[in-house]
Amino acid sequence: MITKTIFGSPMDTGAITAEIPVVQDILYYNVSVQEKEIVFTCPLGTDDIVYGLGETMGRVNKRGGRYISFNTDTAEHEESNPSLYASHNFLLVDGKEKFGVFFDTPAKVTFEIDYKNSGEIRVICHTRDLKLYQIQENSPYAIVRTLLKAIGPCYLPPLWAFGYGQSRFGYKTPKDFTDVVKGHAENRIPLDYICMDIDYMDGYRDFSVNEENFPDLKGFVQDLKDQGIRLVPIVDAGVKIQPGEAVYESGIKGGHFCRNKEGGFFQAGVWPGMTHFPDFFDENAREWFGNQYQFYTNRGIEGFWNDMNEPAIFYSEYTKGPRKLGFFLDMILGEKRKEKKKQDLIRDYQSFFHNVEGKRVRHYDVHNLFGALMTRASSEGLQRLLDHRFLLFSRSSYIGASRYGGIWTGDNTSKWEHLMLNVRHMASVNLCGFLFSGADTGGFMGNSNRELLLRWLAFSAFTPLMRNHTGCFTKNQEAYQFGDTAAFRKVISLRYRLLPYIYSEYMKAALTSDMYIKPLAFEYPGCEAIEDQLLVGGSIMIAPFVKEGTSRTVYLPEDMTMVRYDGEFHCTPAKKGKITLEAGYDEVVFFIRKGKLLPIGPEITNIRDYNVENLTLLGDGDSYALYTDDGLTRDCTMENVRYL
Ligand code: MIG
Repeated sequence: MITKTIFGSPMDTGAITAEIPVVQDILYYNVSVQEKEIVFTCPLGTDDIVYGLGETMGRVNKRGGRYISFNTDTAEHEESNPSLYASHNFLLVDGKEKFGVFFDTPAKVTFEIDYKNSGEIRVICHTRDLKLYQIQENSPYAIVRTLLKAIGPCYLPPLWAFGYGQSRFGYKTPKDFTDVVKGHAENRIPLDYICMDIDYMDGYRDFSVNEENFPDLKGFVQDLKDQGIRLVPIVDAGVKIQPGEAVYESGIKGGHFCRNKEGGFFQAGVWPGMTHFPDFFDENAREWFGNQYQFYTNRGIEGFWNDMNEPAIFYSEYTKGPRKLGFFLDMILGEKRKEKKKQDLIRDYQSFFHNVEGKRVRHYDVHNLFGALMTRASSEGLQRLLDHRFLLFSRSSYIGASRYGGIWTGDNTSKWEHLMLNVRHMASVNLCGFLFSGADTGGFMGNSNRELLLRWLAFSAFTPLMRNHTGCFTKNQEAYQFGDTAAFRKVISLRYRLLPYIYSEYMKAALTSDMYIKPLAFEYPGCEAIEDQLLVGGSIMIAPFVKEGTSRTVYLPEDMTMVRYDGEFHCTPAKKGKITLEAGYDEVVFFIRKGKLLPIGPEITNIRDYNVENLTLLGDGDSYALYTDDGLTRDCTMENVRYL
């Protein structure tokens, strides 16, 4: 059961689409309404588990931490970062009492969860306007399902979006892209798409292309498509201020940008230099922005990633930006930079305004919704522009954005701890509704290495978004750069052999408001302390290697089938209990749950060759509910399920 309680006069964040009964009683939490905030406290039993908060640092069990929902561009994040790129204000307590609460406000929220052994949850909503959703069911899994139902139908990507993607900040010319295609093809490593980072643009301008490098982008897109490869360009939040240029002029004419204190359009410096931020809170601006994607769809493009939408600001018309980017800023701003005050993001966020249904609203007060509304704008635009599904994932998000697109978890680092962070994130974001998600496989900051990338790929093989991405000054990270291409081919091939299952499980979950990845304890109570094993769909348990080495402990909560993939599948029964698992870097081991089946497809290197005609079934179950469709049209219903 889910109920809603309203404090003050909150704006509609669009997070929840279902009709929810309104109640006055707040169960479990004590409420204290103060001058500028509302504080919720809730005592915790010593053994209570607290799930939630989606994309945050820390463990899956959030106890012991302090987290702040305030969307922030946090490259090189580490344990001490209270905020990442997203705000997922949902907490679920699993103790004697089991309940979930979603604190629905676009304002900043601080969560202290048994912080410094306080023995309580303390949630400070830095606003007096808020919707509180309370959920009571008899298990954590049931609570999440009630939340996901209330959010509404999840985003449905096309089949090719589940293929392997390669990306790098720094690919610039057609040759950079065709080299990637060649590198994979020559080594028979599967590939389905390549992301275009900001260097494809003309002067880092959205909805533009560097004509010198790409005199015929449409032709180039088609050439690659003929080889089974799609190009997926990045789109940043800010629109460059460039008088005479069509996107800019139409934005100005329509009044589609955020305003500053004086009533003009707010100016923020990001990659293209000075930009205006589209006012994604304004329906007309959203429509205008969404329509701009026509620039790409006209050129045959069907996939996008939205970046910088916290929004990230390097400097503004009021502040001069951080010292770190000094050289870059000096170059763009020159003398003007000297006149300004030191960067203060809070001050910047307080300096611009949105039009929310005719009311002027300070950005700072609704900050956490900006990225989600950018995703909404582009998703709705693409719905109009294309007559089929598209790939879309965003850096910033808020609960509910999962109806419009997927997410990736931003600028992680090439280190083992961040592979583990990826594992934890997948559990936590799924329980906030973000099924289509993944991290920068191999790591964004710093240099990856063979062992780390192989293990990371072995984990990403199970996440819906499987994209290798790295930053601009790092060592090459493509799967063919580490000599040992056979090992990489093997691990990435596993993904393609699992695709009938991965696609089927994702679509069933998305269509029935279910989770795709779950913490182990959601099906096996008692396993709450195990965070380095996950359930993927209904049939699989994974125990990824998240540390260097070829041996790890795995706990089997019941008898299972152990599957070792070394280019072929080897199944052996494995008994309930603790086992020591040995696996070389070129092998992937996972488990099929008791009474379940896993359909396996043929070895392919591209979605073009995908077929479900001759599936092999592994495991000891009786039947499997296979979801299949054409992979592209919007004709997706549970009627597409058939039993194997
Ligand atoms: O300021 O477009 O998270 O994936 O490669 C950095 C360049 C901007 C941040 C994204 C990252 C992307 C990078 N972007």
